[in-house]
Amino acid sequence: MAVHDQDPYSTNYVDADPAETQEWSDSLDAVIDERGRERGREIMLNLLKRSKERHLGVPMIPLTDYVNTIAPEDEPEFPGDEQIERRYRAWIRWNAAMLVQRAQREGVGVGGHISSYASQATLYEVGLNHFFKGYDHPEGGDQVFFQGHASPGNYARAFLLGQLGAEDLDGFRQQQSAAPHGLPSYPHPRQLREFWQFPTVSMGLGPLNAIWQAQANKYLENRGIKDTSGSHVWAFLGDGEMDEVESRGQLQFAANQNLDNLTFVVNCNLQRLDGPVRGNGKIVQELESYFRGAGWNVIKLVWGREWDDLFARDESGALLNLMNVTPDGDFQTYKAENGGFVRENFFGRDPKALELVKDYTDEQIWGLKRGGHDYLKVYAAYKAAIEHKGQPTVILAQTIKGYGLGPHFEGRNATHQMKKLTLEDLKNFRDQMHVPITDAQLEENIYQAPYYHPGADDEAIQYMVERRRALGGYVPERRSKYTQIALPEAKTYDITKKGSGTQPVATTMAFVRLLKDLIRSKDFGARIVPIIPDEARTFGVDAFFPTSKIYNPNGQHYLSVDRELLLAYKESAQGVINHVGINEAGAVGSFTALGSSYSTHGEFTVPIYMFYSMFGFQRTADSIWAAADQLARGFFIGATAGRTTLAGEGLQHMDGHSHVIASTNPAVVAYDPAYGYEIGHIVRDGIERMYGGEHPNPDVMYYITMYNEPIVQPAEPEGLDVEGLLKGIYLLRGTSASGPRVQLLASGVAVPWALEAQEILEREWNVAADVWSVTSWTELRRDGLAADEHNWTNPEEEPLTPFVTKRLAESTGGPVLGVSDYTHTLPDLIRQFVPGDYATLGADDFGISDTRPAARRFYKIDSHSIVVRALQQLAVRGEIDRSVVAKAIEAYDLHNPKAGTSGTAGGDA
Ligand SMILES: Cc1ncc(C[n+]2csc(CCOP(=O)(O)OP(=O)(O)O)c2C)c(N)n1
Ligand SMILES: [Mg+2]
Repeated sequence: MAVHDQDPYSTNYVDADPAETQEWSDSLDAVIDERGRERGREIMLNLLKRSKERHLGVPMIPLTDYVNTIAPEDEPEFPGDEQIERRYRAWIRWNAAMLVQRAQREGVGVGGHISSYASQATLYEVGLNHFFKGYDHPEGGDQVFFQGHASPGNYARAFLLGQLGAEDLDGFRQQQSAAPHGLPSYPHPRQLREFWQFPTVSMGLGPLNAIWQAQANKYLENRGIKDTSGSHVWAFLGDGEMDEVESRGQLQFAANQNLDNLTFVVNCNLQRLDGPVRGNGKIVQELESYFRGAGWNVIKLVWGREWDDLFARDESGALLNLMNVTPDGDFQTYKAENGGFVRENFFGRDPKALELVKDYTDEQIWGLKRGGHDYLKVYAAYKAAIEHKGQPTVILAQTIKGYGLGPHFEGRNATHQMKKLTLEDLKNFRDQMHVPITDAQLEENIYQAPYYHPGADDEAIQYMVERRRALGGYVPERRSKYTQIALPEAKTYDITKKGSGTQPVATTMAFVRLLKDLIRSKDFGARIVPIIPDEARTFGVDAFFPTSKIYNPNGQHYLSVDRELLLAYKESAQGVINHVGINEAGAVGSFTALGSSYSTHGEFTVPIYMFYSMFGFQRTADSIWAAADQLARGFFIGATAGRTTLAGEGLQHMDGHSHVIASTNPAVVAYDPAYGYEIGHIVRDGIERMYGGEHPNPDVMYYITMYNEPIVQPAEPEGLDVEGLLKGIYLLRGTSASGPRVQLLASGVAVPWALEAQEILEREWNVAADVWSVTSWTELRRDGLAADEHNWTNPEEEPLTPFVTKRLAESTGGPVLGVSDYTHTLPDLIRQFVPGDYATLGADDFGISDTRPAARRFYKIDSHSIVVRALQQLAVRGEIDRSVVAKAIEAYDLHNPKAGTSGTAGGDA
């Protein structure tokens, strides 16, 4: 690919009248010279507007030359002491590399990354010395998303500041074995709770979550929950990382929301893990056009100050042209060679360019730096970014991967994964970093090369500490104190206790009614934020549109088509509902930012993210994992749940396994309730646990599945076993019948079929069945595993009994049968804790499009399948004759989906 193909102004460009063109060009120059750049820009914008009105088809400018956006003459004065700042930057860089080096010592060998931080150091340092605000800043703290695998740099800085000690650095990647000094590999707030704020190392989630963090900041402000106007969100990203769809997918959204409180800094070191990001092209140019097209303010930071003079003398444009046409692969190679090579292979390609450096030594040519390593240029870019209004800003900073680590590392394709410095590398690096460590110290054992700290009284350390003090404290730092608000009163949940009389109501609707009352509750209600990816009508949440309104920072500037209707679509800057569009990834981003506002801003919100259950855990489990790492709290509502309940939708929609995926996330507490009153207790328990201030582990996210099948909601039974309901199982309807006995365990929408099976068993086969509502298979499993571990590790203590074992021991006995609208895996999760014979039914395989009764019969999970399976269990035990089972199969025409009767028609999808 010819690099310039990206520029529509330069391809096949033929000028019909060069002299006239020159006159226009001269006029523009004159305006700029006399009236300034601003005026020049105004005229150009006006001309572009006019050209559009006259339909000239002039494309938007997607691309500028391969030079810095900010001209040297427009650079602000650098307010710091560059010499001092560079001095301790070198120490941080040394310690960061030694932390990884020492982690390779014998018997440890746990890995780590050296080269990424080496390329990032200046980008971080300028921010940490002059921009990033800590929690105690009078304007409030910033939120900084650090690049995950550059974490050794953050740890090394914390060491100089006294936040961490040398034992901590030596505990890198040995969280348990070096406890209490172990440090996690990457930014994990859950595992280093007072340090990291944002988990970023799953590439693509950092940029996405940073956008939603900025959105959440504006939301909190618009809603009057917290003044966040002084908080800025910074995200440090790799150029390779920008290939992730999650990195790019929300860019336009950020621009549409005018997120000028957000700055992306893309570290364009031109390399990713395996090799060049765009060997044949130019990643900075590509990202420039992409971001600009999405509506961002773009600042390119390509060259260091050493180039300024060359560009100033480049009257012919020869150097500029070389910059524009040289592909990244060559720029990478230059930095793996030497000054002479650059002279010959870069400047040498054009005699006029070569002429520019004729008086330069090879060393001087080698010393021509890249923008991302230059304090003055970085400072200018950051300042311009935070002062820019109305748009988010991206800074595209060109750097070198492995910068300063010597010829074995700099620009090498393998540099990303190189974790060890040789003795020679160490000596070179020590010299470059001016660290007072002797050859002998290095020679003793290269894996014990010492850290360097000059002592807290050192002038540079004092400067460094003072900079952080002036900016409001450490970054990163995480706090978790927040303003307490009284929880909703008990009566708020009353609506769920009454049942629905004779009216059939789906559990989704029962929940939405509860949500309405929760939002109305005093003080607390204002903290509840429904998040919806374009399914409000499906779930009945459109009922909230006129009162709660949809959040849009720009308000509503059009006449709504349904303004006369009761449920009119209302957008407002003070809107409560976070309607994210068809955008599950964004919805989790919003959930994460809002669910952790208790920590980032000291003010909690309660995100309630309602999604089409198939598109929740299946689609965005990695993001939900990151939300857990970030200790987000809130509710996931998997609506339209079940493999057979969402009538007719078929394969992509029918969720038969979200609970199984949810069970893999340790921070997710999942429930599959059958009735509204169960939901009432679960939601109340969740709110108390997360925001009540008393639970030892409040950092959880509740996942509750809801169905769209209308059923009569029973009133809450007298003497309900609330403890059992919350722990995962309670006896819903026992039996007083005589005859052989079975225990039916059912969850969610399967509970009504299990009750039907109970009746059939008694009426047609004289079998007595107890029916249990299993509200959470996954919590029962966790409880069982905990008891198990306690028992085998404490052999001499009284053994604990798992909750489900205990409850079932209170039953009338007989074989146990588990069923749900999910795969066998779900009821199988408790197998080892169920006393006696246990069989399960499940909707395995892909979802199909059909009616509910037919689908349930097809998977053999319906009431008649339960009956037959229970009879068969009794037959195996010799309690009834096997011929009875065969008779039942025939009587129910078991293999015929058309013979199914479990389930009603109706319900939205
Ligand atoms: C989703 C995901 N895929 C893969 C990785 C593994 N990985 C870690 S760093 C890296 C390369 C990063 O390159 P770049 O984004 O350019 O960052 P640099 O180190 O060059 O600054 C990869 C592939 C990951 N962390 N996350
Ligand atoms: Mg890179």
